[in-house]
Amino acid sequence: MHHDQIGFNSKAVHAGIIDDPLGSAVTPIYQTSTFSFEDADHGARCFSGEEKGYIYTRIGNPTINDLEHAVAKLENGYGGIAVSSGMAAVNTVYMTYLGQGKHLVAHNALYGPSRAIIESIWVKFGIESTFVDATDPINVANAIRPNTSLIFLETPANPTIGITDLEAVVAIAKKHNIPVCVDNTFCSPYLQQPFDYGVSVVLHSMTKFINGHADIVAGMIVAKTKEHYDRLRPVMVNMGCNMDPHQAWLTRRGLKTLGIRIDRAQENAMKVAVFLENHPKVEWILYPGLTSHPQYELGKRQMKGPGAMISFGLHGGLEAGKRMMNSVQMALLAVSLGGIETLIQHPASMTHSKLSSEAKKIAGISDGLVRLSVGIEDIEDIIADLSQALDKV
Ligand code: LCS
Repeated sequence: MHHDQIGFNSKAVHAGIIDDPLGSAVTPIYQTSTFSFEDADHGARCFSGEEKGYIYTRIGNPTINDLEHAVAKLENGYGGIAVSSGMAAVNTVYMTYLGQGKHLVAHNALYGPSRAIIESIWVKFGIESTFVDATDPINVANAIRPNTSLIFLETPANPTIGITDLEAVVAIAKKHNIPVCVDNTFCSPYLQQPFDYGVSVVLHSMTKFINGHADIVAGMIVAKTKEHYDRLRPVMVNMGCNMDPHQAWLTRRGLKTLGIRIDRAQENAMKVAVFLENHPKVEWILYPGLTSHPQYELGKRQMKGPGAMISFGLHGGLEAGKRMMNSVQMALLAVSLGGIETLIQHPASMTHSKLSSEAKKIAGISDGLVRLSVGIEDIEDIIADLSQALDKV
């Protein structure tokens, strides 16, 4: 059976490039920095590209290439570029498509550092930016300038869970010939395939759902076409933000169970969302699986499922949030998301505590906002834990 014709879970288990001569069921870890050549001519052929041989792990490594191939297959893209972290993926994309005098249009509620690095570091290199509420595509259209060279989106966004209409934004971008990049971390390719909507580049923090076991930090960029791949790959290679073979091996192992982990986490998340929506201490909740989500219909159309990320607001703001954080017993009070364990965090008292109210408002963070990454534990235990913590609020 050809790997292009098998289903998502079958690809997640089997897609790869290694045909191990010893028959290893699992891709071996090529924990090496360099590869020896048979002779000088062989070396010359590998360097010139006449022959596909491994040279040096920053440029390419079988264990890493295996993971790149598997994720690219799951996203239906041309090729994957594995990197050391999600932020390495974000910055490789910025470095590829932006430059002196170029302009970025991006969603206003991105993962904090994806926005902060533009406004604090890339600005030093003459890059202009406009952050808009991309959940209304008109705002994207209005922000485009003659020098706009990248549109960067996160959907659903972290932590506002706002959903952007990819088809509508791509239609606007195409009129101006601007590539669109989507950070697909919250969905993973199991729930959303941005290439179906004409997006050019997809990226992931694989630290989250793709690896799913909270034991590595990793990133991936997937290009839809050879043209985009050939622009992105040398930037990663020469920047040196490559992945390590052991990191690739762990990520490939996590990827095998992506579908079943998300099925279970999502089933749990739906039940948690209904519990929270009906709880008197909860002021509001945003979850794409609830009809109360402002883009419920769009989410249903664009995503194969609502996912496992929930944001909700507590009556009582900052103090209520802190009390809940100090009362959970099973859920881990931790940043990150997308793992098998339920994680809870309260940005106003934790990650964003030093930000001005203006900066928090820009990031979409109110004092009572709690973010929950629902895991695969027994649902009765997750709800019992949240219930007893809410009783103490
Ligand atoms: N993109 C999104 C949507 C993210 O949520 C994160 C990390 C990144 C990119 C960066 O990936 P990393 O370099 O950490 O692999 N999000 C985090 C969060 O919400 N809490 O801690 C990290």
